[in-house]
Amino acid sequence: MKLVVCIVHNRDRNKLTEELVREGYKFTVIGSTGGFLREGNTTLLIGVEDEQVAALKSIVQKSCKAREQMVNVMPFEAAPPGAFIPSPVKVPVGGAVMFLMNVDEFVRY
Ligand code: 2BA
Ligand code: 2BA
Repeated sequence: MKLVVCIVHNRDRNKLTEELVREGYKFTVIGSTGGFLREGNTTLLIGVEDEQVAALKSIVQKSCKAREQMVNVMPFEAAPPGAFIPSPVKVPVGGAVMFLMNVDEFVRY
């Protein structure tokens, strides 16, 4: 069994969770915040059997589209007076980030 930690853009959350429900996956949804952009994103915990992993990856890939976003690397209010304010940079965001871990034990009480 694998525990998949999947971080997705909030805009892709509904599409992905609806598809997972339709396909019969069990999962937990956690509201989270990206450390870099400091915007809300969504973390899904999905416990799956090993043979379901490939199908799960393809659902996530289809549901989550990468996009580009302009960001100010240094928050304006954090810059000291007179400091050089860098112009916004484009970063790729979205798609999905997945961590797959082996599960030693799954227990239900
Ligand atoms: P349980 O299986 O006892 O799950 C309780 C909660 O534990 C779930 O809430 C979910 O947040 C988490 N959970 C369970 N299995 C998980 C897994 N493999 N990976 C990650 N998180 C997991 P809900 O999703 O709201 O589900 C509430 C109850 O509805 C479930 O109780 C189960 O009896 C039923 N259920 C959930 N998904 C189902 C599905 N795809 N098909 C049939 N019944 C489902
Ligand atoms: P954020 O931390 O808000 O990052 C959003 C996007 O900004 C990232 O997209 C990446 O393109 C860029 N980025 C992040 N940190 C950067 C840095 N130190 N320097 C330059 N660019 C940076 P993704 O890589 O697709 O990540 C989307 C979200 O997934 C992240 O949101 C974070 O919440 C999570 N994530 C990504 N990698 C992670 C990791 N290794 N561990 C834990 N969470 C991760």
